[in-house]
Amino acid sequence: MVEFRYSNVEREMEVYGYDGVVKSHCRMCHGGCGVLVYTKNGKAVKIAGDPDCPINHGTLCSKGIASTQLAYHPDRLTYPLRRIGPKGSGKWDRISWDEALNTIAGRILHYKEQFGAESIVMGYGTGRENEAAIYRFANLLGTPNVLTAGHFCYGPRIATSIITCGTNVVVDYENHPGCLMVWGNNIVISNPDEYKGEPFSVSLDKGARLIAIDPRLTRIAARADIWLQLRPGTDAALALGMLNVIVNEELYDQEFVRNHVYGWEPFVKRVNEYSPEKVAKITWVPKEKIKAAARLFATTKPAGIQWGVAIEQQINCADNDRVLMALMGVTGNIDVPGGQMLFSTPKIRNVGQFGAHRMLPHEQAVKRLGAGRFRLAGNFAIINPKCVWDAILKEHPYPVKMLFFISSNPVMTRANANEVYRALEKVEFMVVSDFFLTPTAELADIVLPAATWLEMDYIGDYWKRHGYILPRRKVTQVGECRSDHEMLNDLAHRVGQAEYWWDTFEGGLDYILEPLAITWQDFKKMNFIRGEVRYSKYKERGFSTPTKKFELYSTLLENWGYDPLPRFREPPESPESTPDLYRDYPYILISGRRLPGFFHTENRQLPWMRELHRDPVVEIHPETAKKEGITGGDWVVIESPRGKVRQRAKIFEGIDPRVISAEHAWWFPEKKDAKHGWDESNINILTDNAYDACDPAMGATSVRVLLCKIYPEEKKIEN
Ligand SMILES: Nc1nc2c(c(=O)[nH]1)N[C@H]1C(S)=C(S)[C@@H](COP(=O)(O)OP(=O)(O)OC[C@H]3O[C@@H](n4cnc5c(=O)[nH]c(N)nc54)[C@H](O)[C@@H]3O)O[C@H]1N2
Ligand SMILES: Nc1nc2c(c(=O)[nH]1)N[C@H]1C(S)=C(S)[C@@H](COP(=O)(O)OP(=O)(O)OC[C@H]3O[C@@H](n4cnc5c(=O)[nH]c(N)nc54)[C@H](O)[C@@H]3O)O[C@H]1N2
Ligand code: SF4
Ligand SMILES: [Mo]
Repeated sequence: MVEFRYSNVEREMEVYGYDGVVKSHCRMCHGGCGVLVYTKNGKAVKIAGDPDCPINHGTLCSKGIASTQLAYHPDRLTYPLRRIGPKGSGKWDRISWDEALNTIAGRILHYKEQFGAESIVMGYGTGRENEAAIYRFANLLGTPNVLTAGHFCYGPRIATSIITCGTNVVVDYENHPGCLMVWGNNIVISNPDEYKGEPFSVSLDKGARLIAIDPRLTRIAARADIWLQLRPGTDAALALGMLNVIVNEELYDQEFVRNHVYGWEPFVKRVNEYSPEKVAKITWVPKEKIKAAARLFATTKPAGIQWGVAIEQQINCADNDRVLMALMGVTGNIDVPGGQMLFSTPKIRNVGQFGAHRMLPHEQAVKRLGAGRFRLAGNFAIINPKCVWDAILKEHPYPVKMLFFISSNPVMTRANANEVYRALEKVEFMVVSDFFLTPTAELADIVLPAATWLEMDYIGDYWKRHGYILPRRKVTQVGECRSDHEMLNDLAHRVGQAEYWWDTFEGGLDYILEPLAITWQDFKKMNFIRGEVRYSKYKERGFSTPTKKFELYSTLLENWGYDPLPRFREPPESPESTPDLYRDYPYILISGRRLPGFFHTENRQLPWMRELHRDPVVEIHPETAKKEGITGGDWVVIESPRGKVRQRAKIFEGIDPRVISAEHAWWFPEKKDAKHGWDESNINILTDNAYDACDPAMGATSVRVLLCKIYPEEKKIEN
């Protein structure tokens, strides 16, 4: 039975007059935190942390608390809409679910018949939770094209972990690492993927040594024993430089290297190309600091690397991930308590099995957009977004006729936003499922009202690899909103997939849990299920790679025609690679630091969250501000060869004078016309998506490292 150990529950209910409380599982970000949802008259009225939850131990972030403002927001979509004016006209009619789903099903069957299923691209966003149902639908339909953020977010960490050691590596905070190296990540704000800030902070309180690798002085960097303020985009060089020290000072784990790694000799040769002196020049980090960090990391056991998305949104994406894995491996921190764990998930039908990847016919799989160009991505069913925009705009290599976005806002979140907008304007038919009419939804033909996490039954953290699953229990119903999985379950019946789906999605939940011999109704009564925890599993059966070893030298990358060893490439736009451009655009722009309260484009409508952060903010060093005539608080123009946008300047000493840091995902839902100011402060108008600027294996777009200029807004008006 579900228990409430939290002694205040009864008192809270009595004092505040709540009439119920439901234990559930928040998903205002990538999810994870156990919550107690208090109700009054069938409405969720207050969210509190669940002290019994092993993920967050009762803590919550501001977004979780604000979930009630999302669920009952007056602008929420509560029934399906059909556009009646031209795209972007903002003219919509209410329609029924039957009409919406029948229209969508009719178009799907039409395009499949006329142009092949590959002409239909499904898309989902960073929520990641609906991926199992979306892949199931897409694979059974026969389209290999599912567009996600996977090319430059977490997909690369998963793909490179799998090719290097068979599964994803996750820091084992429960056993308190002795040293934490935080690399391009801000976990205390972002709580991403498998990780929450709370266990990380507890490990620090327990005395973990801390190394921060970040071009900005974050709260984590400020608390670190060593902060390496590197030039953006030079992570691979820095990590190879640290490995150079570890190898040459023999600080590596001799037993692990001797018995469990593949490719040590060529790896050492590669590492020797990156002396600390050379790396110091590339990265702007003094060589003594590189050595000190390498020594601290290699000699403090156990140690973990808390890695972030910043290392992936670069041309060196896959190599950055691989070289950090090499650091974990050669220091003997793989699959040890307090190190870098290869956790086992509970024995359920996993996302891959549920996603029915095996049902996609081979002749359709080979049509996956961009798979021939970005082969690491292609092998993990991930596509580069420009391949989709080209298929719409140039009909190359074949036409894409229909887009179906479920929880994504690509106009704001994908590189080269102007091109994205043009593609979405041109595509013949588009469906968007969302909570609000976003700038992307405004270009759709049909918009479906999605349910928030408070309005659904689901298996929380199903897709993660930290080894837990937790029940998310439906608390409330808002209008006609439906969860993505219920919606797809219904739509599937209308496109000939009935035999693979269920009467309601509860059947799908039972199907996922079936190998454990329990049903959703059983699971609903539990707190969580955890997979078996065992360490050093590789000692019995090797790693799940072609050589059964930890592959420093990747045999799969070699087969696919890539360098099997990690290396550093200069960013496509930088003072070094494009000196002429650098004269006109004299600053390195990084974009997308996470903000408390917002989740990418989300939550700008929620009063509690918008109060925390009213306007888009760009950080610049005081010297830069002086040079450019900028005062703190000014609206300034940031410009790249692709375009310009406006944000407000914040003077910040914790950034190098040659670097500026802008926020991403800004639109203005308070502007009620159909544009919602999507192009005013959207930093992705400045970012580039050219194929040769992307990571060659993963197709990651470089939204973290580009060149720009910055100047006060008045200057723009004078011009
Ligand atoms: N320049 C720059 N660009 C970036 C980044 C950066 O750092 N810099 N970061 C990138 C990264 S890492 C990522 S992951 C992407 C994210 O890109 P996206 O996933 O496209 O993120 P959002 O734009 O916030 O889109 C999520 C949308 O789904 C809706 N939504 C939320 N939950 C649900 C749900 O359960 N069902 C449905 N149907 N809708 C839902 C929200 O209202 C919102 O409109 O952005 C990327 N873009
Ligand atoms: N509140 C909130 N939480 C979120 C999100 C959100 O939008 N809001 N988004 C979610 C998503 S989808 C993701 S992917 C995660 C990402 O979460 P994190 O990985 O924590 O990502 P960021 O905060 O974008 O970037 C982390 C740090 O990288 C630094 N950085 C920038 N460029 C470089 C570089 O070239 N090298 C190095 N080493 N560091 C660099 C930045 O200064 C920043 O401090 O957060 C998730 N959580
Ligand atoms: S960290 Fe994520 S899961 Fe936890 S309360 Fe915040 S939004 Fe919810
Ligand atoms: Mo992400």
